[in-house]
Amino acid sequence: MRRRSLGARLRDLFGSPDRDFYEELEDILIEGDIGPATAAEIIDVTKTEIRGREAKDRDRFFQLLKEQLGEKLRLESLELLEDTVNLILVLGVNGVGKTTTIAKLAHFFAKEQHKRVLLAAADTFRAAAIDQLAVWGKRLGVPVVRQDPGSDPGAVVFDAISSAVANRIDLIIADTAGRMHNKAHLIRELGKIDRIAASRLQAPAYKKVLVIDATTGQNALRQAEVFHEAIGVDSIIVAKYDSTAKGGIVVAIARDLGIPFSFIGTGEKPGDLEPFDGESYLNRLLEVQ
Ligand SMILES: Nc1nc2c(ncn2[C@@H]2O[C@H](COP(=O)(O)OP(=O)(O)OP(=O)(O)O)[C@@H](O)[C@H]2O)c(=O)[nH]1
Ligand SMILES: [Mg+2]
Repeated sequence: MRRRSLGARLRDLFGSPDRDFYEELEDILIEGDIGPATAAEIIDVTKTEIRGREAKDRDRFFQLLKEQLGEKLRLESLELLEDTVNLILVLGVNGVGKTTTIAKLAHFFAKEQHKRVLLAAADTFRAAAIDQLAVWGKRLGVPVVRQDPGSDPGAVVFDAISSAVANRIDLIIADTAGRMHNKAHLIRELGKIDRIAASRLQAPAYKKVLVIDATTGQNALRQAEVFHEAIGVDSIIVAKYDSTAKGGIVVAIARDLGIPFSFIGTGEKPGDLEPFDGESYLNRLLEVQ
C-alpha cells in the first residue's frame, strides 16, 4: 500500500492547530527518511521563521523546506568522454533494479544521445541474470558481451573493454552481482573488476554507479555506505521512484556521503528514466507545484 507522503502529512499538520507542532514535525521528517541532522536543522529554521499556522505560514514553510532540502542535494549528469571507451559499472544489492536500469541507460545513451553502446554481463552469479541482460540487448538492438555462469566477472569486463576498443564503442554498461556472501567478499569481487577497469580506461571515462531502490528507505543509506567504502561510488540512480512515497533518503545520502545523483527510475520500461532534477524531485517529494 502506498504510504501517505511526506508532503501530505506536513500539509495536515498545518490544518490541525491543536497538535504539538514541533513534535509532530520531527516525527514526520524522521519518518520521511531525510535524516536526523537535516530534520533538526529544519526544525530550528521553522522555529525562527514561522510564526503561525495559516495558509501564508504554510506556504512560507514549504518554501523554506524546499530551500533547506535543496541545499543538501548533490546532482550530476553522467557525461561521456568523446573519442574513447566509457564504462558505467552498475552496482547495487540484489533486486534493487540494476538490470532494468541498465536497459534504461542503454536506451537513453543509444537512442537519445546516439552513442554506440555495449552491455557486459558481469553478473555471472546466476545464468538467469546473463539471459535477462541478453534479452534486453536483443530488444534494444545493443550487443552483449557474456561468458558462462560462474565465470570471473573481471574477465567479462576485460573482454568487454577489448571488444569496445576494437569496435569503436562509446559506452560499456556492466551489470554486477547483487548477491554477496558478506562485505569482505563484496570488496574482493568488486575490487578485481575495479582494478581491471581502472588500469585500462581513462579515469573520468570510468564511473561506478550505484542503484538504490527508493522503496527501501533507510536501507538504501546503509547500502550506499557499504558500496562507497568498498569501491567508491561516483553517482547514484534511484530506481522505483514511481512505486513509493519514500524519497527522503536521497537527501540523507547526499548530506551524509556527498554522493551525487544522476538519474531517477520511474517504471519498468526502457524509457522510464529521467535525469535527476533537484526541483522536480523536491516538488514530487513534497507534492508542491
Ligand atoms: N515500478 C518499477 N519497477 C522497477 C523499476 N526498476 C526495476 N523495477 C522492477 O524491479 C524488479 C527487479 O529489477 P531487476 O532489474 O531485475 O533488479 P536487479 O537489481 O538486477 O536484481 P538481481 O539481478 O536479482 O540482483 C523487476 O521486477 C523490475 O521490473 C522502476 O523504476 N519502477
Ligand atoms: Mg540483475
